[in-house]
Amino acid sequence: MKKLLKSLFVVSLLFFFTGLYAEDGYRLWLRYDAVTDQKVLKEYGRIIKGWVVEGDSPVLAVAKKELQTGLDGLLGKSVPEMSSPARKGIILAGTPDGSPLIASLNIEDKLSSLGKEGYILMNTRFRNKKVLLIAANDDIGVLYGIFHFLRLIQTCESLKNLSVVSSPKIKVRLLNHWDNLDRSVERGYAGLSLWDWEELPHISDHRYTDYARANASVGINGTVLTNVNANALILTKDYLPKVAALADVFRPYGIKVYLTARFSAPVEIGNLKTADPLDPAVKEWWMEKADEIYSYIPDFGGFVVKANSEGQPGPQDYKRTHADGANMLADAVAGHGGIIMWRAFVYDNNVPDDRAKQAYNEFVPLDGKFRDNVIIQVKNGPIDFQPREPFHPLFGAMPETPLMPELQITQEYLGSSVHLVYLAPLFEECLKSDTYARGEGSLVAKVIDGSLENHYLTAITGVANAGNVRNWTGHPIGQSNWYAFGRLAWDPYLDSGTIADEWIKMTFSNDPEAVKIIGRIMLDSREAAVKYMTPLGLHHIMYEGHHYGPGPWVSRGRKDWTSVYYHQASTTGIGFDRTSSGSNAVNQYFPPVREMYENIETCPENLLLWFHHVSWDHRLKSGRNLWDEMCYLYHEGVNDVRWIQSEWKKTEKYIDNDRFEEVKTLLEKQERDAKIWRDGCLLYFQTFSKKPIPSDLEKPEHDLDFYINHKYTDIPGIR
Ligand code: BDP
Repeated sequence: MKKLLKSLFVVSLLFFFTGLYAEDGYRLWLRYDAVTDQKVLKEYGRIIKGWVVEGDSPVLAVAKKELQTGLDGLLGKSVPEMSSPARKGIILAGTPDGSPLIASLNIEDKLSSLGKEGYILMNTRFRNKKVLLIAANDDIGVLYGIFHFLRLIQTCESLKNLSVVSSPKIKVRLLNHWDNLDRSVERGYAGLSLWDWEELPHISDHRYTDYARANASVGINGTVLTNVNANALILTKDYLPKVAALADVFRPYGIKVYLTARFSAPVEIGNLKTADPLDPAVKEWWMEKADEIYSYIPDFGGFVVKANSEGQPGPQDYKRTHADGANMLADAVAGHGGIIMWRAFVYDNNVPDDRAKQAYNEFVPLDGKFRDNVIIQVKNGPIDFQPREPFHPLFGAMPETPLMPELQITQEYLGSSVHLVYLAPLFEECLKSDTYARGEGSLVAKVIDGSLENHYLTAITGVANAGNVRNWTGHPIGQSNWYAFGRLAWDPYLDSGTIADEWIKMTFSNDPEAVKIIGRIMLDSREAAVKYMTPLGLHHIMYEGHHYGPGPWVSRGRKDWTSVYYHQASTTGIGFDRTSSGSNAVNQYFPPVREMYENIETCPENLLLWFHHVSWDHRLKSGRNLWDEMCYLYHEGVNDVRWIQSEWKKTEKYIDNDRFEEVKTLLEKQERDAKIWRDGCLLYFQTFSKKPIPSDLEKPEHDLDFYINHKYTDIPGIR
């Protein structure tokens, strides 16, 4: 028996150390497996002998736990906690206020500009002994510093000349969960909602803590628990204790809870006859509601509001403005330090001449009319999270009002949890766009980090892709989009490549070859999707309802919900004319951006059909006419997926079998469905261009009817 137990133990150890145990993706990028490069491991062993985190608070308690788990795992041995740096090689973490040891180092100067959440990592000496210092003004900064420190080890960086000084460029960094109270998730492709409302406020799921750890590790400091298409019930006594229970779990990780507010709540759950924001009884109702919420959750963050959009109630129902609505709610939470994130994604009941113009038209006249604790939440582009859009013209156009970008991490228009699409290049494209609002260099990033117009309140949000499937996001690479969003929220000037490398090292392997292969795949993947879905600035041509597959033929129903409204294909050409001879949406941009888009010669080709109606014979830079170019790009997109497939095969020897196989299988589906996009779109557009698909390109497998009638039966979240 003893012998048996012993051999079982040896076998399990073997499994543990060789990494042969199932890698199911649950641990995200916080895997903390022992560093495999023996030289590097030895070096870390020499440098790190123990750790001291001085101070006592719930935040520091989780910080200590993280440091302990991280170090023990990564160094493959127990790294002792100590009471003081009595020998060299000790990690010393804390704040000058909570730690006499840190106070004695006189580093206040170094910390002075870092605010609550910033931190420094440096090598220094304590009583002449070398220490690795992690210091911040506040405990939350210590936690962030510890995550950063662990990331350095996870990515095999040197700890010798540490001189990291980091603080977030944006104050409020949020995930928006589009989660319903029945646990379904709007545009969610990774199982059910993480929030188990039936079981709450009882907490039995360690996922809540792991969710908070993952967020804190990238600096996300808030979460909006509920769908923008809001349900007023979340604001009732039945739910508030449940919300409070989640807030209690998240608090030590620096994460505040926010909710969506249904504008008609006073009528629906308050028995009032109206929700008119200027009605004294309505104001009073929200005041009391806010007081009640804060009695459960003293650090409640505030509300997100989708009003007068896609049928949601709002102030315009009472002939009031967005500002009237936002300010009324802002007054209700102001005394408690809450904020209102009022969405500019408006889509009203009248069909506009060009939907791309609507948000700008409604919001610019309201510039300067909002309370200080209101911020306007603007999607990255003027239509709706398309594979490629120009940046939203509101960025830079409301100098008196803080604006925050809303990015979509969940892949509503980019292949759900089936397609491998790394979204950081899409996010980066928007953040680094130059609005020219104050001349050259007025990047979207500068608008939203407050530096362009000196705004105090700054925020950013990402529509979450996490659900209750074991690996959180469905597609293993989908995790990178959550990670990348968090990193960009902390620093919107980071580049996608750096973020990808970090993530790959933490999630898969530090092997340089693996990092190179997976990195190339990730960086290529978004452009591949654009090419097989919507090349040349095409947009909103997806399948009606679920948005997964192509649907350029969609023409029924409300005009600005159809595809034909957006692509305007005819026998003479294709594309939406947004120049001064068309809808003049270009006029919403500052010069010289306006002129650049207006002129067909200077308009970037990847946005050509967004801004121009172009003849099928128009010559492009490649020398091809528009039709041929479209054919080649659609084919290139599919070929890129095939290239990704063959590259992915090369990773087999570097990564675990579970995730290798999972991605491989998903790529097969992606290739299948990329072809459906390509062939469905080309056959449909060919009915207008009347030109042949160039003979050196693959022929579509089926006729157009096949694609029009195609039903998807094996895509998560798609029925
Ligand atoms: C669209 C989604 C829809 C959302 C809406 C929004 O299709 O489900 O409710 O945006 O952001 O992208 O309000």
